[in-house]
Amino acid sequence: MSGLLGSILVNSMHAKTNESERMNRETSQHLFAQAKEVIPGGVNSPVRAFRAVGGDPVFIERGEGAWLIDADGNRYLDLIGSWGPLIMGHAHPRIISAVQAQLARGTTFGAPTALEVELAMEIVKAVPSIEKVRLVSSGTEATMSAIRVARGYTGRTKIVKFEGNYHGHADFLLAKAGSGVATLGLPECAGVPTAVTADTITLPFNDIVALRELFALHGESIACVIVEPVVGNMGCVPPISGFLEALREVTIASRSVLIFDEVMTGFRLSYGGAQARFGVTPDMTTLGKIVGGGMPLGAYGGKREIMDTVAPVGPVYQAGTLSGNPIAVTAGLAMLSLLREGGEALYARLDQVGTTLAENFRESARNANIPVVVNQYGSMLTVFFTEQDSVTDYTAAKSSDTQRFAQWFRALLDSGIYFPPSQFEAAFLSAILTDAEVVLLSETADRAFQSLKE
Ligand code: HOZ
Repeated sequence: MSGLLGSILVNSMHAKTNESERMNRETSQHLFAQAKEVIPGGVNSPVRAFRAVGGDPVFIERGEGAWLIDADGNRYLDLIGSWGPLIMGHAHPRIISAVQAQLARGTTFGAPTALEVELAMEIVKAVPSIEKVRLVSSGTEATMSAIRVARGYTGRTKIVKFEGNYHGHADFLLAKAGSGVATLGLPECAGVPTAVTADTITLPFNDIVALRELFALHGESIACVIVEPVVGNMGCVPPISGFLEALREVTIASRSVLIFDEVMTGFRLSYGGAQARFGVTPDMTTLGKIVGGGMPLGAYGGKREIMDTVAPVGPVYQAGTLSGNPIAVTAGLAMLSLLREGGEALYARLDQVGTTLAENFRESARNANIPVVVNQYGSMLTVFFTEQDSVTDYTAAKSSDTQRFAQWFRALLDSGIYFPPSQFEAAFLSAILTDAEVVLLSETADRAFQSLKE
């Protein structure tokens, strides 16, 4: 083992979870049985049900920094971070006290507040493509609204998305979608009329040739292209060199709107998101997760002339009772101020932890003779259990041995590591992970790889 692994002793506070003692999860099991009676599948979002990895989901009682504590008192080092928002860990004292102070003033007004203006100004300052922004309540709302705006602005109907990318659960975006659709292996989503997806064109991610061919033939009828600039929803799959640039080039040439879905990558890959990091500026951007500081908040924004088609200025209607909710906006503002204070050092630390973990996972898998491809970009990471040389698209991601992933996942969970319960979701690292926790995680993952040999 190299780097951090060789030099740091594991903090005794965490040693308990590092033992392979069997965890008692009776309370979680009981809660899950009750939940299944009254909630479909016992969960409010499908991947949480652990269907792809077997066993019952863990019911969470509370979070403390990088740790989760379940209903039976078991502790887990959290590599999900609520699927992305918790880049500063659970229950950060600054976010909690800001929210508590705002709660005492009221939870919702359905009228404008100074807080919304402050958050909008901060987003405009941070994200290169955004000159005007509208706040909504989720990433799904952000993407469906952005596409409506792109269609209204261009007067065109066709949209392009990429296989294995996931942009929330709006009907017309569920074609060849990643995330839970991939996890459950659903060929299509029941309840979505064929007519609704008829104008959604899907292309393989990272296929520059297919992209150019499509735009050469149909560019003039395409309203927009929506893309996760670094995909998190088929596992972590970064763009190959030149892909984002090609997207920019063909959309400019055909006057189509380029939308970066930065719900996962916004404020994560850099303060200005993936677009600041790659130096490719789209026309519109969707945000969620981190921008809400752990509360339900999304946003979509872009060029002034595009955003001025939104009502009440323009004819594209979009509204929401809880849009710009003061509690969510307060949490978002507190989160962004923490990230600004952390500055370059915080993002460098996230990159360093991500790189270290990816290298350690590769080495452990090699030592155990288990073929894997570890994809990592900044603080997003996925271990694909595949014999492929690389994973750059959905076809390669789907070549993974999901049974083996499930075994590895369960070995980690039973040793106190909470990894995404699906081969087709990225792990999200937080900036508060200590060196000792990185060692603990690497050593536990090493044992999990070894256990797959038996
Ligand atoms: N679709 C989310 C991640 N890609 C998972 C949401 C959840 O289960 O909370």
